[in-house]
Amino acid sequence: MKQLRFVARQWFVGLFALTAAASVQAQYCGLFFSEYAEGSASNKYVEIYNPTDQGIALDGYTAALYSNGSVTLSGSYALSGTLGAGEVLVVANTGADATILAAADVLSNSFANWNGNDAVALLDPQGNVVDVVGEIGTDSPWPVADGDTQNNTLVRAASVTAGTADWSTGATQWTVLPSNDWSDLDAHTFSGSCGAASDEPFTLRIFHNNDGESALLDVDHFAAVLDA
Ligand SMILES: [Ca+2]
Ligand SMILES: [Ca+2]
Ligand SMILES: [Ca+2]
Repeated sequence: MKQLRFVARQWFVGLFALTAAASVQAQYCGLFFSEYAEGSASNKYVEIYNPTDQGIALDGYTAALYSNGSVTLSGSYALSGTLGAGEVLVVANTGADATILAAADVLSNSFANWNGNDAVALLDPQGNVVDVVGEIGTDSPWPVADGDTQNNTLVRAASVTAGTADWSTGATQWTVLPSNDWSDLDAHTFSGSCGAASDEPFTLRIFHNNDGESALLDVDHFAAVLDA
């Protein structure tokens, strides 16, 4: 038991060292919308960008549309495959301009069917909002910089390293290009510093089942439990 206790103690020392290291690294990096186009006719697309230095599996992620203030899905597309490091995935409407179609990786008229007052979201495999353009549950073109989400193309700031479910933050992160301006299509200028996808935040929970409850145990407590 003493050997086990020693191993546990060393494991915890290593874990705390890892936690301390993580706290001084660059901020969280993850998938986000790098561009959103709400042009004329069916000229609708988004880019999804991977800012990390490793591929990210898209299986389970959903490109989601919440139209006209709806709080439930109006349209969606189930993403799949792997998005390479520093690459963008372009999701467009089938009726978009040939320039957009030439750059598109995925076509979905269920999803790419907004006209400025519809929230466009990226959901993770657990259904959490990873990123959003607009505010789910409200019906309005949303102001962004010197424009809004209607009849414009929005390009994400180069410094953004991850999406946000909070539109009050997200709304401040875009540059507005005119309607049908696709000059930044299929590429993203990124100035952040991201490591691997494993930099994502994590929660440590040690389960202590003696009393049916969970608790975060410190080194000495954990050793004591092992000895018990
Ligand atoms: Ca609409
Ligand atoms: Ca439009
Ligand atoms: Ca772009």
